[in-house]
Amino acid sequence: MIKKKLLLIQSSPYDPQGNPIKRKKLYFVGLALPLLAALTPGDWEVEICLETIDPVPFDTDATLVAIGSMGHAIIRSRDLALAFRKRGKPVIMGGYMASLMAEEAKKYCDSVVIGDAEPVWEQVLTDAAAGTLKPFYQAPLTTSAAGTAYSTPMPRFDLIINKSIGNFLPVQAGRGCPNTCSFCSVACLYQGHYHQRPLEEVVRDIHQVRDLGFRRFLLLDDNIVASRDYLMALCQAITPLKMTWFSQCDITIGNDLVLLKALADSGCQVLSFGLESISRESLVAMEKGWAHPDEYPRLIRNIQAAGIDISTEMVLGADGDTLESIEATARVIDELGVVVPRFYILTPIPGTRFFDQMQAAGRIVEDDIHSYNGTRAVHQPRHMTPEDLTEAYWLLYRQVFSFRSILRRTLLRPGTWRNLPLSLFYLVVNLTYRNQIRRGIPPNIL
Ligand code: B12
Ligand code: SF4
Repeated sequence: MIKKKLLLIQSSPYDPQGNPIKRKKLYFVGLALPLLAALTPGDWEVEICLETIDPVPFDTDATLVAIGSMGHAIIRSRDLALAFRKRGKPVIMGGYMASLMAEEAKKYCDSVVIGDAEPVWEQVLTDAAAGTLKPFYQAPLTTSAAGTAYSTPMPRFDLIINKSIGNFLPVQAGRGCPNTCSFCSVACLYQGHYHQRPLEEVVRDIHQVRDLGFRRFLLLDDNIVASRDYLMALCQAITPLKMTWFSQCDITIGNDLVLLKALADSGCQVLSFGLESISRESLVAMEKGWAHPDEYPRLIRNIQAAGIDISTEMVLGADGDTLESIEATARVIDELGVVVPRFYILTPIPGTRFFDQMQAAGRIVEDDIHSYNGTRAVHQPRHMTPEDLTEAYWLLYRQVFSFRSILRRTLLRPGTWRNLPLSLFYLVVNLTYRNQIRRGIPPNIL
């Protein structure tokens, strides 16, 4: 029997000069491709290309080329898709951006998987082998009511662990988020639902990570606090493994001292929070009104007191933001002791409610949706011009990544001595980001 071959590609976004970003090492690897590989029947050979660190094998003998589409890397995915099709290869695209603008993505490839691949992947491969790919594949992740469990096989990490990656692997306990912030791609795809995997399956995957020689993992759920009991049970299961891990969730976890202690005891070192804005008016405008910026300092102090460091994601340019509030954000980040802060310009991603709102109000100023990369204003903000917003964004990044602020947030913060190697790691990450910012590359890929 002739073995069929699948080539899976995670594209790398373009840098300001128009070249795909290349790195010697990719610290963060996603789970999608190792999972797609695991879902692929054994009569297929599978190759994974992480373009940031691997050359793209344009002369592949693959039966099917499958390309991911995270954020603005979709522009590169589109170009790769065209390049492979020119060589006569059938191409399928999937991932967040292809799912949110499937009709657009389809123009560049043979077929698009919309949303989760698990329910359709086997059919995709059968059709690809028979030369009968359909234009779109889409099926719900779970067949019963929202919020129910779904299963996934053990990811094929064997296909990536010999690449130049960081010292941790990704694990996922659930998909989606119970919140519905208007700008969020997750809210758009999962419509306010949160789906969990059976606890024992997640623990199985964490064991696999440890058995492969990794002592750390990234729990890459969007909001691990979405189900408190589940998280508590997960912490209890992780604690005996003596591993360290990091994740992301909503800031209200800072109210729950018991849960925070369980997280810290189980090895949780860093939590990332989408604080979004220091303006309450902006949070309400983004339909994230359950978050209160005046509570951030107290909540963050609680989290830090539990021994967990804070990383943040914020967006600039919502309707309550002014040039003054953006400037004040640098001070807040400094005072809160955020070890790794990241910013994006609020961007109307097609498919989201925020996109619909901006379009209906005639406030979209850039029509090329492929160019939306979160570093350039593409909508008309309420209190400034798009150009002012873009300038304020880069200025904020330069301020937050000044040597003084970096030192204050990494080596000079309380808690540095608790784990000096980790603090030095934060320092290195910040210096790398600083270097990227100076070259006009936002620090979102590492
Ligand atoms: C880990 C991660 C990263 C890592 C690693 C990225 C990488 N290259 O793999 C880092 C930190 C580097 C990163 C960077 C960025 N990320 Co990111 N990232 C994630 C995160 C947290 C997990 C991704 C993951 O592995 N999920 C688990 C897998 C199993 O789920 P999945 O990716 O959805 O995959 C399923 C389906 O979507 C589908 N699928 C996915 N890919 C493909 C490909 C094919 C061919 C097919 C058929 C199907 C398919 O099948 C999978 C199984 O069902 C997600 C949020 C999340 N929880 O998913 C954000 C997320 C995907 N990232 C996002 C963004 C915006 C970015 C950035 C663009 C940020 C920025 N503004 O610069 C950069 C771009 C980097 C790049 N393209 O290289 C957005 C995407 C939004 C959008 N509309 O596209 C998300 C959803 C975060 C968010 N809440 O907005 N990211
Ligand atoms: S809390 Fe975060 S992941 Fe959940 S909908 Fe809001 S922005 Fe998206």
